Amino acid sequence: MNKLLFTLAAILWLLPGSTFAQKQKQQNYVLIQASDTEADIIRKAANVVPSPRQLKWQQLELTAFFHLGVNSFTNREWGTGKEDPKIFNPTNLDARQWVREAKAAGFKLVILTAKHHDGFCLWPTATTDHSVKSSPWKNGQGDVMRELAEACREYGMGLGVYLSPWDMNSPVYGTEAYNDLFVAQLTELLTQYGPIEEVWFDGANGEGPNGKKQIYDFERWYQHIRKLQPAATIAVMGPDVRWVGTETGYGRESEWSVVPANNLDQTAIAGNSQKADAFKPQGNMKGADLGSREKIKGAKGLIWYPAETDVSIRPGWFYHPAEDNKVKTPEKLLDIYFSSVGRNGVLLLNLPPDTRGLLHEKDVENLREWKRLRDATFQHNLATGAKIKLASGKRKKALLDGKYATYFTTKSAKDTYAQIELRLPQEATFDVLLLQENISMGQRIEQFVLEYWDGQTWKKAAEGTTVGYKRLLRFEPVKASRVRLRILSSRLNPTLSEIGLFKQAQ
Ligand code: FUL
Repeated sequence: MNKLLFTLAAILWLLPGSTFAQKQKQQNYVLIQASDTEADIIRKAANVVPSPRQLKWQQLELTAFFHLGVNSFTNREWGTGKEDPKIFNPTNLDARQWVREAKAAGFKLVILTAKHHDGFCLWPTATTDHSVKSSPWKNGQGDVMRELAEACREYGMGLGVYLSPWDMNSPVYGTEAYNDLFVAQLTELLTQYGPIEEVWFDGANGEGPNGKKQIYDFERWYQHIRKLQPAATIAVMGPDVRWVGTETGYGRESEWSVVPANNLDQTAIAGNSQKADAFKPQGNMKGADLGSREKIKGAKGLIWYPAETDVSIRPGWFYHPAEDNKVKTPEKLLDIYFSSVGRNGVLLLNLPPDTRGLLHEKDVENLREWKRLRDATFQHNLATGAKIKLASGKRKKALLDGKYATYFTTKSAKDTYAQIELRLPQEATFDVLLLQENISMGQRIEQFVLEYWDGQTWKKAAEGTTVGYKRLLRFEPVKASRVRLRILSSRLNPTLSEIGLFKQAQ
């Protein structure tokens, strides 16, 4: 009997992709030992996987910011903390309009600036009078956070919250009491408005009203969030989601979600309940290369730390009438989509409500046209129905089944080269390639090339480095009926959930 159980356990252990094997080997961080060879480090990197909350977040693809506050009424980007709450008076605030338009444009989650650096709170907090409570809006009875939460529930939209650590208004800013006040604000936001899926902190740390700066107790705040909303990701001054490094909307050509985290404290992780995902990896997260072999070979630890690409639909984060004619065009938004979601990132696009408390007509118009362009491009995968020929590998049908959870891989872990040939049902013209790795197995692909048969030889259509959750490449239109993808380099057996060929719409 024991022998039978043992054999069963051994089979489960060896089964590639079995949950049993995954549980044993894969987690969202790994420590590097001094004795690890370079090959050991690469194998370890290939087995770092997202936590469940990170995986869910990555699959959102499109998230939106709503920057609203006293700055919307003073026509500024940053306030002073001295604003009179009476200036906050939107004439026709309608959070349902924001969410309806965001949903129609394909967004899956929206984040409200509940408090920006000026300290004005968009919900009637008990921690200060510097809030909507002291404004004429709805006679001081209004609560923007509640209206947004209700709209999100109505439309099935995820909700997140931006709470600025920097507070230019709070009299206790610069003292330990501010960390307590901040925890109290988090408690209100994370307990009174239903599920919160993302908590967004930025790193700005300026002076408060008494000229002092604050030492932020991030680790205490992280633990508090984990307790109140364990499914929420903490971005970007947080352990789950990394700032891509610019506010342009453009991510890196090579975007690794596994990066060095040299501050992973080995004894802290081993010795008590502290996990790697409870504190923020430190180090330069802004360089052009964060996770190549060169970058990880000297690391002390590696962590899954994916990129969020934030950008505003207008030049500023807050609404300014003078920018009504500077709203990003649908074509520009499309370019941003290819360069954020299409480069293994999640897009966080800011849509600032105006002084009416509505998304401006121009923003709405451009959002709708952007969505139309995306739909027209991606509605028809020209590879659908193709006959797939593999040099080696298994589960080829997964490549075109439209299901992220199923994936193609090579026969053994040592098989780091793959060749997938597609014989299209008919000759087609295409200029976009879509690839998706199954990141629940890790991020592995380092180099690939797409080729087409021109009747005589294989010619290159496009090439790239990393894939990750989603990679989109645009190239000169190609007309062909035979194409092949060659994965030239991978850290372990590569996986692919989906492959797609599309023609860009006009
Ligand atoms: C920054 C802030 O200073 C900006 O005002 C804006 O909120 C942006 C998203 O984060 O750090």
